[in-house]
Amino acid sequence: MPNENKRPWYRNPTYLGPIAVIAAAIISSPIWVPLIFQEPDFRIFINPMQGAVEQGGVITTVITIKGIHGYDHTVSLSSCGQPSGIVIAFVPQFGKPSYTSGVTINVDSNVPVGDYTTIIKGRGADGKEHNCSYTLTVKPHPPPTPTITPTPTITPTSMPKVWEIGYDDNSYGEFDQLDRYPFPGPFPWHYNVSEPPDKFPKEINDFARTPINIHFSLCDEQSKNDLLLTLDAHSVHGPDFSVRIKTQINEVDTRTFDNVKTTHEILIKKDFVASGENTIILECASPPKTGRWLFWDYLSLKAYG
Ligand SMILES: [Ca+2]
Repeated sequence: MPNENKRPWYRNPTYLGPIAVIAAAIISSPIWVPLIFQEPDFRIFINPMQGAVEQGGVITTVITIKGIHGYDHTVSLSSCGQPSGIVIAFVPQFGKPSYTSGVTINVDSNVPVGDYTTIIKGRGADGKEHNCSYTLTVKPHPPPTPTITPTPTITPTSMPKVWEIGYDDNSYGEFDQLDRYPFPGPFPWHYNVSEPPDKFPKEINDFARTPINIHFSLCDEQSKNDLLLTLDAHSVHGPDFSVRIKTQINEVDTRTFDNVKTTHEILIKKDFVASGENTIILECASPPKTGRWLFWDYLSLKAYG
């Protein structure tokens, strides 16, 4: 194939353009810059860069001094910017790079609560300096633990559950919906706690749907302790609804529910229950036929001890 432009290849712009671009790229590449302009120096790092400690406490962090391009001067460490009650110690305080130094920060008990930034300075024997910063959060010292044991309070979540009827789900959908005929259905109601919740009536009211008898058994150990009955209403119709609570032994209490206070916890003394079979009876204590009713969310019985 004949050479159409009759010029040698090195004068052909088709070749010269790309060659010039490649040469420029090689010369200006960052790979070459440190080799051409390298200067011994060091870098300073701190990790972690921040921490939190109580007044009167101690916290630690680590400084790394890293030499670059053969830096061989001793670098010493110092700190500034912190209040007088914060004392910072470096071990070691100086060395030739690369090295690490443990930093211990002691906070006096009278240092005010707050955030403090400390500058850690590394100074080389040749005069080079580099800094890093550490942010310290000083938190209040916790008050001393009282030596007097407070009176135990009711902590239902830590108490073993004897039974639960329904679910704490803000719904009465799991219960017997009472939509059978003939009205008003099977009241007085008898429910055994071993039955599913759809055998328990969704409501108690001031007309026909009362009382509800809950049958359950207690072992010897459970009957020797007080019990905590939780009645949680989904909603109340009428201004309020009052429930009288009894056991087969005695009347326990009467509680009034409304749509603000929908949960009542009722203490049942151990004298009001027995080992073996027991019954809790829930009755309407509101005036009869005044258009009041209560839908349940869930009921539970827990044992102390
Ligand atoms: Ca429920």
